[in-house]
Amino acid sequence: MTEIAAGAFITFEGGEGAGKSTQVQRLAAHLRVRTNRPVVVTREPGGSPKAEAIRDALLAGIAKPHGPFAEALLFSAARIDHLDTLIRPALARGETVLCDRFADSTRAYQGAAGGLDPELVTSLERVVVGPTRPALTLILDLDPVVGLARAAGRSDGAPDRFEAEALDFHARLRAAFRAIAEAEPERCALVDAGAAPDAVAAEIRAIVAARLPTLLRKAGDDAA
Ligand code: Z5A
Repeated sequence: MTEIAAGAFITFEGGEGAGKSTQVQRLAAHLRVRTNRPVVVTREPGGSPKAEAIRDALLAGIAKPHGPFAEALLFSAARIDHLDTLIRPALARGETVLCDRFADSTRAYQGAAGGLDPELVTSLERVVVGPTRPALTLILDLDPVVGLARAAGRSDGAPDRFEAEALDFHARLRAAFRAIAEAEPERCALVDAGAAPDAVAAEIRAIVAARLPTLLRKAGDDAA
């Protein structure tokens, strides 16, 4: 019997300039060739027209004066639309979805680094994400001094609302992402993002092959 393996929901997390966008594209290209099936690349905040509009407001710092809870609610509003209109329909079609940031960013930015009560963050995540949890989360771990320098080197304008935070905020972020990886080792894998892009991509491919072997089965291959 021939069976086409289902796709998977994979998220990329980490601090500024860790290389998430670069590695999302690299993994997508690899999976498209290896599996011959559609791979959706998306990001948060954003990924759908309504969520992209909320992204513009958030990165301009519109919610900052109202505190981390207001920001978390706006990230959540964007996430609800993104899940409803793009992520869940793609997964239902058996496609793989690679998302540049997801709910762990709310835990790290608004929760651990921003000071929002972790119980509130957990409750919000339960309501917003529901059963659509990532099968795998790749946490790109990098010294924030290096990440901010990378982001500044690429930037064509003023730092956005989060890039403009002080270094100790970014150090708290790094610690928060590392703590998430440690607390949920079945879902998360910590990746050394200080290596060269090719080496990071190779490590990510190896993690995907080890953690999600059925994902790499080509459409039309005989089921094992
Ligand atoms: N946020 C939040 O607070 N709460 C939430 O719930 C969510 C998000 C979902 C979105 O910004 C902001 O929203 C984000 C958190 C917050 N904070 N900020 N700012 P964004 O989407 O505009 O930015 P970002 O997610 O932080 O990504 P980034 O700064 O664009 O970086 P990246 O995607 O991780 O890296 P990159 O674009 O792939 O690479 C950056 C540069 O480094 C570029 O020039 C590359 O060519 C270079 N690069 C990449 N990899 C390497 C390696 N391995 N070596 C050397 N150079 C490299």
